[in-house]
Amino acid sequence: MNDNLASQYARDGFVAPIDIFSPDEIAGILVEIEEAEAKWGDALQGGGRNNAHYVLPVLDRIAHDPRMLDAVEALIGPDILVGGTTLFIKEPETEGFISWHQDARYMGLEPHNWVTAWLAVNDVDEENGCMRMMPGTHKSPLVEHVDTFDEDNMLTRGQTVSAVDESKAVPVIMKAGQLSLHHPRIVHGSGPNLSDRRRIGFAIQSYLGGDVEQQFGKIWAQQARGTKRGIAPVAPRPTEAMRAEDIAFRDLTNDELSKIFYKDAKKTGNW
Ligand SMILES: O=C(O)CCC(=O)C(=O)O
Repeated sequence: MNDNLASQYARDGFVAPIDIFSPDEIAGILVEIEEAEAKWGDALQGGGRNNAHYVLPVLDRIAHDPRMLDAVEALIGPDILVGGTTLFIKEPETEGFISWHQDARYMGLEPHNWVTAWLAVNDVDEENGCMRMMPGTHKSPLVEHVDTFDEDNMLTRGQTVSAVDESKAVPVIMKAGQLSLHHPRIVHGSGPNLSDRRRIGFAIQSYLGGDVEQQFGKIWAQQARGTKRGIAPVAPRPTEAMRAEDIAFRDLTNDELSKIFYKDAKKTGNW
């Protein structure tokens, strides 16, 4: 299976769907996430969806689950760090979309021995705004992005690759509990949620190989496997939900991340 993952990833720049959590397990995860949202409201909205694995053990457990790490190891090797996460939630019948972009464009993480893992927490399809991938685009270098600051664009600066031939896009349709893995340079995006269902994705953005270094700004990372690390600052792991010190740490890392995302931008956006 691991050879297949690696060869598909090399060919297409993404692999999906990969079975990770059973229907019972992911149903339990969904309950935990929705209970946390109900209990802590604003603290898990907006910017609070970035790096929520620092404050919610359920998300920390997902990011460090051996089955997730086995799939990631097949692509980036045995030294694996968790560099950050995002809860990508699209509420029913909402306009939020994600424009065509390459993850590596603004992150400053080199070399590109890192991978974004996107776990479907509920079923995702074209109607509720699943991700769409442009296969093979990871083989080209980074391309120019235009900052649109579109208010419905869920990317920080609305960064967009123009001239994408959408007829070649592949929808990443997955059942709850399945995972996709995508390359830092693949062009991808997603449309709005036209359905009456939530669309909940938990992205580990990203898993970093032990040789990956940050070229500007500051990020923290947890060692998930192996010992080698190119990112020195060590991030703690939460032992209970929403402890004050964990929230303070998450907010600090999010402020620093925001500086990375907005480097050289003319203004800041809504996300
Ligand atoms: O959730 C989405 O639709 C897109 C997420 C994304 O761009 C990413 O995980 O790199």
